[in-house]
This record gives sequence, structure tokens and C-alpha cells, in this order.
Amino acid sequence: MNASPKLAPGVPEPGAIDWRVVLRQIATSRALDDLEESTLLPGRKVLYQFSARGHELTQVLLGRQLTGSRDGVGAYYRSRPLLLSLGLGLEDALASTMMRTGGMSDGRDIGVVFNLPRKSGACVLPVCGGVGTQYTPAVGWAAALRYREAVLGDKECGASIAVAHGGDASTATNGFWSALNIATTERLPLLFFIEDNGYGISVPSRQQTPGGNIARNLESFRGLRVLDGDASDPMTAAALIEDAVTGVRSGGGPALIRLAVPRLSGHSGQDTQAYKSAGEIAAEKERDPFEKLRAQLVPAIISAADWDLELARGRQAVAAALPAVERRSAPDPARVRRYVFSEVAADGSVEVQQQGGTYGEGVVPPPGTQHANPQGPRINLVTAVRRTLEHELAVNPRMLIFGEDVGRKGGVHAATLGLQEKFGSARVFDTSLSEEGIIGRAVGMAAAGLMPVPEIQFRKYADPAAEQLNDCGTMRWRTVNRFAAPMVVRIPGGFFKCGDPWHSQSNEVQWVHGLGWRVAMPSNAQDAVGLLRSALRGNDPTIFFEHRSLLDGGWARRAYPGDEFVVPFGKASVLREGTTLSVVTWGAMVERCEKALIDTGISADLLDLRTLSPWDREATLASVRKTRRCLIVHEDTMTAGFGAEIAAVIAKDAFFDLDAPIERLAMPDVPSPHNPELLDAVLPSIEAIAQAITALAEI
Ligand SMILES: Cc1ncc(C[n+]2csc(CCOP(=O)(O)OP(=O)(O)O)c2C)c(N)n1
Repeated sequence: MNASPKLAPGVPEPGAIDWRVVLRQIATSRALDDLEESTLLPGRKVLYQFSARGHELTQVLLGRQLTGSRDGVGAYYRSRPLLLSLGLGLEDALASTMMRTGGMSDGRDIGVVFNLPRKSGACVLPVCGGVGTQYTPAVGWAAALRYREAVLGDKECGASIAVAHGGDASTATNGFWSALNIATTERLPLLFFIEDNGYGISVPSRQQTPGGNIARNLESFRGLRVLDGDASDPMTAAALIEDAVTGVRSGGGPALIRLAVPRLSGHSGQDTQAYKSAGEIAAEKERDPFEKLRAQLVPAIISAADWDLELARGRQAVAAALPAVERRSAPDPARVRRYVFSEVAADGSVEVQQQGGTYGEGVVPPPGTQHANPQGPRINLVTAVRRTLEHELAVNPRMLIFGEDVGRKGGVHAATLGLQEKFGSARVFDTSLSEEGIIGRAVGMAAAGLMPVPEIQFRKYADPAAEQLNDCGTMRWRTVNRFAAPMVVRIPGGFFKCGDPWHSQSNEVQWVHGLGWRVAMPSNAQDAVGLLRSALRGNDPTIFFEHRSLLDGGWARRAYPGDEFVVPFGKASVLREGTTLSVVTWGAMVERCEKALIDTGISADLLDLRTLSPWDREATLASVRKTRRCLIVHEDTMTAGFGAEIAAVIAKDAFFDLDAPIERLAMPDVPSPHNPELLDAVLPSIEAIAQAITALAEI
């Protein structure tokens, strides 16, 4: 080796970095891109290709800094060099883009949508296709590090950090700003690692942030350390990256580093870059960090021959991986339905994901009992929820509750009243007003082995979190059971004394359509206890819908059924048994249907489904086969409401048992109106239900 070149003050000696390793990883990444672009994409063996050419140096340098045993990465679809530097196997990388068995997703997801489950060494959270989705889960990982250290006494977490990797355009997303607010207000150990290649596909940086430089714009952001550099100055970039990571790791709070990089290929394999001039493309090539690195290292640190040797090794490794990957089989279509939900093996044991939730940490909660042991006076539904949360917080130190106003105030519905006082603000706390932040943070926390219980204040306000909710639901399937993020999202909604389009929607069918989510809609306090406990001890993400009219409703009051009481999902409760027809309903309509049946005096089965995902088809079909008539009642709007699904199943599976058409009574297709008289005009009333029952009985 020759003497080091002259470096600016403060820049680490390049000898301190094992440049051969860096070089090899860059060469490997570039060889992968070459192979995909030149051969696999034209041959349709790869269908989506995202080259990282130009981004490799910065990512590999970051990777070598992620040495904390519980470091976590919210990665990007252009993160492959980072993944390679963190130990992603070459065959798995190639098998992913080639949609072969194994890889990251067994052919289920785009090959550059990575994940790397790890309990020791940097863990890469499942990447999503949506730009900006990586940020709030990374916040959640950072928050979990702090929680695990402070509450669970996990010392390794104290020296670990989270990183969120993104491009310049990703800083324009809601997720970025949500994460930035949370990380800075809570001083979380999170590094925003922004590679600015000047474009989001074809839209230039100046249209993503004023002036085109996010670092400059964030210089005055409180609580954030900002570093800005250019990867075509490799030694300075290396020093900046080390500085940024060290600062966050040593407790300096969140930081953002922006590194200018050239994008040396189109956005994806399909992109011809027609929006760039030939001069611009040539100038980008001139800025190639890899070539700049060569100029700095050869011959001072590495001889030209050794440099070429490492390049050749990268190419050889990729070439050797290809036939091995081609020998891998195509994924089995018979398995494609698996892992939407947590699966139970034939012997009753849970097929646990490699990472995420308490199960993923080897902590399996006790199953509880389906035997109710009613204690004390009847309590309202909100008290039932609070009491269940309180008990589960006491027995599960990995559980934590958060949301807008849930801390000191105890929630706008009082469901968490007193819980912060009892369990402290590490376990029950207020969040900033960002539903994407609330759910995204929960995703990262769950991935890090906790059981988050986020509250969304009202049904409609889950909308800003839609992307995180969707991605959470599909996580297990996308990663073939490598990752899952079990959590319980509590959402009050539905009408109260009046309606309105914001607080009073029910729209539960949307959750049922959200793949991977279990959905509970209890109608009374006893079921609320049992379903909530099932969810809190379960291994899947769950929407727990708390109906506003039931929170303090008289009919829904029941005695507390005990600290171990659970209600299994997918088991309807048969409230009345009769002969003339079946009434199938859930949530706040259960009470109305029961009263309507009493008013009519007609003999009928009354089924409270209690959960909609899964829903009790068997009990429904058995009842309809017996009574030969069915009325479905729900508060959600009619068209494509969940009643349509039930009706379709009955029409197919019990068609020849029916003596009358299947009837549905639901809100017409209008938003919930505010004026109580308007609300009464559209909500299924006891009278309207009674009429429908009578009419159906008379057919
Ligand atoms: C929410 C969302 N909107 C749009 C897209 C389509 N899309 C994929 S990448 C991309 C540009 C991202 O640019 P940037 O963050 O700068 O990263 P780069 O591709 O330049 O590395 C767009 C618009 C997407 N994947 N997700």
C-alpha cells in the first residue's frame, strides 16, 4: 500500500476504512444491475428493474456504520447496495428480482422490495412500494429501542439506532414530515439518510422542496442535526456519514444527512430519461462516485490491478449466482394463499413469524378462557375496554398505548382514563396529531417485538393512516411469514346522539377488505372484554371498533367477565333462537334488532357476528338453512356493505334452502347526517327493522 492522499481536516484516514470490502460490494451491486439490465430484463426473467448505479458508494458506506446489534433500517426500493453491505446474500437478492423460490418474498413482491429479519445485527424492516412509507415505521423502531432499554432493561437497544433511507422526492411525502416531527419532538435515535439524485422519476428536486435542497431548508428545524455533502467527493462523504451515524448513536438526537448522488440509469428499467438532455446525462456520468473513488484510491491505497481484480470478483460472484438461482424452482402457486394471517399448525402450535410482535420474540401470552366469570355490577362498554387494557398492561410489559389525547386526558372517550398515572408515560402516552405517524410508529414498534395499541380518535380520522394500515395488513403475506406487525388499533366510530360525516361513520367493510386485518365490532361490554383480550394476546393486526353509541349505552352494559376471559374471533353469538327467520347483524344494530324482534313477537334466530374478519359463515348458514329466511341489518351504507358479502355466500351455499329472497336493511348510500331527525331518517330504526322482519316473515 502507498501513503494516504492529503485529506481535509477532520476527514478520517481512508486507511481506516476497508476500501476493498467497500469496492467489492459496489462492484457486486453494479454487476447485478448490469446483468439485470443487459440480459434478464430484455429476456423477461426480471419484470421490474431499479438500478442503484450512482448510489452504491453512499449506501455501502452507511452499511458499514450500522454495527449496533439492534439497529433497524426503514429501507427504500433503491436500497440494494445497502442491503448487500448488511449481508443480503447474492443468490437471495437475485432470486428476489427473478421471482424464484426463497428470496425476500418467494416471488410475491417486487424483487427490490426487501426485508431482512434479524434479532442481532441490522434488521431491515419490510420495504413497501409506496414512497414515503419507510419513514414512520423507522420512527417506531427508534421509539421501540428507547422503550426496550428503559422499560424492558434491554441494554443492547441503548447503543442501537434506526435509519430511514429515501430519495429527494420522498421528502415531499406526508410520511417524511410526520416522521420528522415525531423524531425531533421526541429526540429519537433516528438518522434520515437522503440520497438526492436530483429527480423523482422525471420531476426535479426543486419541485419537491423549495430551492431543491432539503438539507438547506431544514437547517433551522429545531432538534435536528443536518449534514449535507456530495458523494462525488467520496472521502468527505465517508466522513459525513460516519459523523452522522456516530452523532445519533451517541445520544445526540435525530439527524438528517443529504448526499448528492448522480442517478446513472433511468428511474427504472423502463425509463429512457428522455426528460434529461444529453449534456446532463454526460455531466452525471462525470460525477460517478465510483470513478471518483477510483481516482482517490488508485494507486495510493489500492493498485490498479487490485482494483480491476475486485471488479472482476464482483462480476464473477454475480455470474456464479445466476445458474444457482436458475436452478431454484418457481414459487408454488398452491402456497400463494398462505400467510395472510398467522397460521396454526396441525398440532395447534402457532407458525411464528421470524420477526415482529411478542410471538416473534418467543413471548407467547396465555390463551385465556372462554368461560365467563361475571364479577360485580354491570359496567358500560368504555369501562370494560379500560379495565381490559389495564389488566393486559399489568401482565404484558411489551404492551403500550398511545394516540391523540390518550395520556393525561385519558382519551376523548375516556377509555384510557388513569392508565398513564398508573403505568407511566413510557407506556401510555400522547402523540402528535398525525394518524400516519401513529400507525406507522406502531408498525415499527411491532416489528421490534412490542405490542402497540394505538388509538385513532374517530373512525374517519383513520384515513390519513390508510397507507400504513394497508401495508401493515399485507406484511406477513408479502414476506412469507418472515415479518408480521401484530397490533390492536382501537377506533371509536358510528353514530352517537347525532351523526356527521366525520366522527360517525362506521364503514367497517373497508377494514374487512384490508387484507390481513382481523376486525372486531362488539355489541356489548362482555364481548368487548373478550374480543379485546383475544386481540391483545393474538398474533395478527386487529381493528377493534368501539361503537360510540354503545360506549355508555344501557343495553350494552354487562358484568365484567374476568381477567382471563377471551372471545375467539369468527364465532357468532346466538342471542335468540327461533323458527321463522334469521336476523344477522353486529355492532350497534344488535340491540335494535333484538328490540324489533321482541316488538314483533316473531320467532327468529338473532345472530351477533361480533367479528367480521373472520366472520362466522358456518353459524350463519346453519341458521338460514334452519329458518329458510334471512334479514341482514347493518349501519354501514348499503352498496358493497358487508351485508352484500353475507348475502352472496348465503345465495350460493344455501340457495335451495331459501323460501324468500335474502333481505338487507342498511343506511342508504349517503354520509351520516348531523341533525338527529335526518339521522333517524336513514339509520335502520327499531320500527324499520320490525317492518322488515314482518314483511319477510309473511313471504
Ligand atoms: C406513494 C407513491 N407515489 C408514487 C410512486 C411512484 N414512484 C416510485 S419512485 C418515485 C420517485 C421517487 O423519487 P426519489 O424519492 O427521489 O427516489 P429515487 O427514485 O430518485 O431514488 C415515484 C413517483 C410510489 N411508488 N409511491
